[in-house]
Amino acid sequence: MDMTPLAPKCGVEIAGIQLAETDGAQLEAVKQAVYEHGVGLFRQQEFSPEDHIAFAKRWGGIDINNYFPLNDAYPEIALVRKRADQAMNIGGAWHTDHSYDQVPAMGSILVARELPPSGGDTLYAHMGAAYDSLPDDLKEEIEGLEAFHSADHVYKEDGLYAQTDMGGDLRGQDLETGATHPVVIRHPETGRKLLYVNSAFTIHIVGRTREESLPLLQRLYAAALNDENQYCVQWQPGSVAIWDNRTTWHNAVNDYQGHAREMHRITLSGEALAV
Ligand SMILES: O=C(O)CCC(=O)C(=O)O
Ligand SMILES: [Fe+2]
Repeated sequence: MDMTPLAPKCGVEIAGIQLAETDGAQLEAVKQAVYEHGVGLFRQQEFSPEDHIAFAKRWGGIDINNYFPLNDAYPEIALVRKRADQAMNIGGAWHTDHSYDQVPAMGSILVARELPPSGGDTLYAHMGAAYDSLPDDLKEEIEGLEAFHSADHVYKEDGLYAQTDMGGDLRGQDLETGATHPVVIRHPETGRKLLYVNSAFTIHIVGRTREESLPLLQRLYAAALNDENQYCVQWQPGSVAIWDNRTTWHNAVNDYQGHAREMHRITLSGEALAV
C-alpha cells in the first residue's frame, strides 16, 4: 500500500490496494490516513454495491441519510445524482455533512458510478490546517465558543433545495434539525484541533443572534480556505473517495450542465464532538 499526500495539507492517494479485499491491518491504516489527511482517494477499484456495503460495515456503523433518494435495491446506499436535464446538484457549496446532527456522521464513502464527460469534481478543504492558519487573535476570540447548526433552511419544504429542480427528489422535508457543537473541536482519533463551523449549516454562535454572529463567522469562513489546504478530486471510473466530516469541508462543483452524474454514497456513523 502506497500513500501519497495530494495537496500540501489536504488529502492522500492510497494506491496498491483494493478496498474490497483489505485485511484488518490495511483497514486500520486507511482509517488513520483518512482521519489525518481528511480525504483518501482510491483509483481503479472493483467495488460493487455489495462490496461498498460490506466495507462500510467493517469500518463501523452506517447512517441512513434522511434526505437523499435511496437505492431501491440497496437501502444503505444514498444516490447523489443529477440528471442530464437538472440544473441543481447536491452539495454544490462548501459544507460539512450532518453538522446539524448532535452526533454527526463521521464521514462518507463515495463511489463514482456515472460521470459527465468533463467536470463534476469535488473540492475538499482541511479544517485542521484551516484552524492552524488562523491569526492568534482570532484563535483567542473563538476559544470556548459554541455554535448552533441546522439544515432546515436547506431541506425543508420551503427550503433552498425545494425552490430548485432538485426539490422533488428529496425525502425528509418535514424533519426538523438542530445541534450545538464547539466552534473548535478536537478530532476524536487524532486529537488535532479542527475548525468546526461551515457556511451551509452553521446558523449562529450560541448566545448571539445570527446578525451578531455573521461578522465573526464570515471571517472564519474566509480564513478557512487557502491553496495549501484544498484538494480537488477529479473523478474517473473506478474512483472511490472516503472523507472525514470532522477534518474536512467539501464542495461538489456543478459545472457539467446537460450531463448526468451519479455517485453512490454510504454515510458512516460518528460520535459526539468535544473540545
Ligand atoms: O457529489 C459529490 O461529489 C459530493 C456531494 C455531497 O456533498 C455529498 O455526497 O455529501
Ligand atoms: Fe456533502
